[in-house]
Amino acid sequence: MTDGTGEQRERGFDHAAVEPKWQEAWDDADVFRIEDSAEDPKYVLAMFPYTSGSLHMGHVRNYTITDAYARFERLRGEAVLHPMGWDSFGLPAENAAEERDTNPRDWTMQCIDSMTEQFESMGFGYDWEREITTCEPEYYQWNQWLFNKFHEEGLVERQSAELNWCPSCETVLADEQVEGEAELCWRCDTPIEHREMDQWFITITDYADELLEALDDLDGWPANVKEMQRNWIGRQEGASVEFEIEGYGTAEIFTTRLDTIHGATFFSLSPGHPIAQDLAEENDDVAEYVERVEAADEDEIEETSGVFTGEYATNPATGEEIPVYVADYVLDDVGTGALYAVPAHDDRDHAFAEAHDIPIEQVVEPNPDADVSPDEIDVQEAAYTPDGVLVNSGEYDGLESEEARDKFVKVFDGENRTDYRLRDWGVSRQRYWGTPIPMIHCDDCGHVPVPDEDLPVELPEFVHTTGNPLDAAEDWKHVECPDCGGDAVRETDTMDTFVDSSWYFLRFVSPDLGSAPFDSERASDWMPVDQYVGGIEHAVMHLLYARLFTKVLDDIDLLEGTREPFRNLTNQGMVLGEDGNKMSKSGDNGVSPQRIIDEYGADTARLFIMEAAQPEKEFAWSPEGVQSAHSFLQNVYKLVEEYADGEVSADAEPSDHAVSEYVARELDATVAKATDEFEAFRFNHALQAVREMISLLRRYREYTTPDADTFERGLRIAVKLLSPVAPHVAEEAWNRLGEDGLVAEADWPAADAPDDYDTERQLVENTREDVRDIVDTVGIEDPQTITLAVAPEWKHRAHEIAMNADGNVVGTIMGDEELREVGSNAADFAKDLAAKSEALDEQLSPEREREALERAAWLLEREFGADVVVQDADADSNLAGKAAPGRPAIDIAE
Ligand code: ANZ
Ligand code: ZN
Repeated sequence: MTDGTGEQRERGFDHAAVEPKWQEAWDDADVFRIEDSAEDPKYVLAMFPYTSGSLHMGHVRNYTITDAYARFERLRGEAVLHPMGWDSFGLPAENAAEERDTNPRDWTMQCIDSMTEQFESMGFGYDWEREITTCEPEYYQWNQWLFNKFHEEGLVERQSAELNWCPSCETVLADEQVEGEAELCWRCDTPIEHREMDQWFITITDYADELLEALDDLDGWPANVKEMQRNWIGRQEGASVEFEIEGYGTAEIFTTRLDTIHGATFFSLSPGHPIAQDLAEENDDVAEYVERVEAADEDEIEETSGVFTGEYATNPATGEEIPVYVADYVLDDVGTGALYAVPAHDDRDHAFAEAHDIPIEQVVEPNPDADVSPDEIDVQEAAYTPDGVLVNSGEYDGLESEEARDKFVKVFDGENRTDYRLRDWGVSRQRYWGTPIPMIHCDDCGHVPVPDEDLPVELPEFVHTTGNPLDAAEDWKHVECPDCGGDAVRETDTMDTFVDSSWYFLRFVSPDLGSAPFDSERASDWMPVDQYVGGIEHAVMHLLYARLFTKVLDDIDLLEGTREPFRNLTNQGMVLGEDGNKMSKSGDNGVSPQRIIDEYGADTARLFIMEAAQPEKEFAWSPEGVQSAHSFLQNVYKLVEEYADGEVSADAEPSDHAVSEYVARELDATVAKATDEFEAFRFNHALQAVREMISLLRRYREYTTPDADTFERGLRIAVKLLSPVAPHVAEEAWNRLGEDGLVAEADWPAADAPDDYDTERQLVENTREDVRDIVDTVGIEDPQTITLAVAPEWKHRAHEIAMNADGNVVGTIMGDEELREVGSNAADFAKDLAAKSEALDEQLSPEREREALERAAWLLEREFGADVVVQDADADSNLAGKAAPGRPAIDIAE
């Protein structure tokens, strides 16, 4: 920006020039490259993006967090693996191809190009040599290879599943292709049908117990995510027992409350239960009901809907006959699809009983240590659902629920049974833009896996068709059966894209490997990911599938001893628009990252985002916040420039040693604080400390001729501490400070906070606060001298004793010989201490208090334009009475 005329040039940096320059410098220096030979690097990973073509603020936040953290770890001397790739299969690419008269591949590749550019302009430091793209055969062939491995292990099965079928297009539709309440085909508006068809499933239920139990050891995961996974797996320990329905055989029920069996007043079957289907053949009411609920959408059916079948079931506990209903609240695929209902102790059964006029009989009451008493309970009004003590249960009255359950399993010929909410993972998708499932259907041999040596099964050219393009690809589809050589056809379904993301973190370890999905030895060394960051929307499926894959890979020895993929997990909070609503791309509260980069630069966007809130918290976009981040960066840079240009008079012989000493200690304390906060993922706190330090340096410069070493050290520290978040400005400033190397490759400053520095800061803070109060309340216009008097030694001694005394504070203090000698003053002070003995904190010695106040005196001098005198409160001055440890006495003379 020099204009060559010798005129004072304008201060500040020009982000448009500075940012690309340093991005190139990082590239040239291979700063973010990690060698294969690295030993167990810090693995920092952001969930890779779907290739939509443009970054939104949510992305920018996600990627800024991992980038700042990766840079921080790198400065601390860690080898860091921070890779990036593209989750690039999926339906939107197919839709876009339809709309734009192109094909999914070209569209996706264009999106990747433009997103790569956006990533670079944000200054994100990735090892691009490890880039992976899931829609490339080099990647997806390993989806196929792993599918075969899972198949060999018995973890892939054919199961029937309900699919959306358009009778007019004669094709299966993805859920996203079914529109509205009326469930119309997106292409032709024909109402869709539900058809049962065979699909490929990964039997994740085989791992249900381990997936559940291992959550307990994931200490680095947020509690809410673990809870969501627990609920999703939904393990229930219960029992099954048989009930006889005359004329229809036995129906097995599943219950978690076998203790309530004596209170069963009716019996319910799901509409799909075989006995319900039999009943429908003979009973028009049942037939009508079953038909109605099968045709309807879930939310069209009242919760208490059901139909009496005219039949009765025999309760094995009581011999009683209870009416059998078919009811929609009983689900086909939970437990056995049949239950005995106890309205007194279950909410849904209660609602049903009220609606159908069925008796309600209590069989459990609160036990003596419950917080309600038995006579406060009226089960006619509402179900009492907790465990308790049995009543109205014949010889079993008085048993605890738990004991009763154990006993009844044997007495009523039941079996313990564990039920899960988790279902096997259906991975078949009737779409083009995904990994072809490597299976061949042969009339003679059945389903034959494509042999590994024939992988990849590459996608054929995309064609525009109403159905699945793979079905239309005749040349591709018809193959020889690998077993018998006869005519056979390929599977035309592709894999759920969640397969791609279930192991991509392993591919980064050896992205170009041609002989296996990943290098097992290196992966075992580099895994798990140390820090994973991504959206809460992936709390269940993606994370569960990634955990499953890791466990299976460990079991088949492709990994060694890595059973969990992600050690620490952070879910970043949402970015809200200025209006406080979720920021949307299409809505009118959206802010385009590109616009912010153009106007203010990437560093401003990064700093604003990181200062706005802790990563987990949501925050609202604020133009003022952006502005403030921008001017802060400009100001830091100007301060550096002024110093570099010799405009700050700094001296090897500083004018005021105490002041420099104060600043030096603050610098150390800031480094210590910022380091802790970066480690704890509280970037906003770290940045606040840097802002305070910059403001201190500015006051230091204004107040005195700064010590050159101290001042420059302060600038260097500021630049380094800012560099993970605002890396471009930091490089520019580093350069102005005369460094040849990159700050991205420098060392993190050493953090030696002085001992008890928090106490020292507190003392200074409180003292300044107190002086302000006095000046205000007394109304002192022009203070001349401020005298601070540190409490005498004996008060410190008394304080110490009071902190350690248990109980009688005054007695303990006055039991001390030295303090007794002080006399009535000590007794009075002991009473003061006793009054607040709970709130006493550790304090500095009188000498350290004095030193600390002397170092900080300049702050008061500057603030009030007065002289400051620090002294010991000697015994007979009237200040001695007022001073206390941590609270010097204050005298202000006008
Ligand atoms: C009798 C009983 C008595 C139950 C009682 C509960 C309380 P929760 O309640 O979530 O732990 N159930 C069994 N199969 C079902 C199905 N196919 N569809 C819907 N509900 C079904 O889940 C366990 C309970 O859900 C089971 O225990 C059963 O009702 C019901 F005082 O059996 B219970
Ligand atoms: Zn065959």
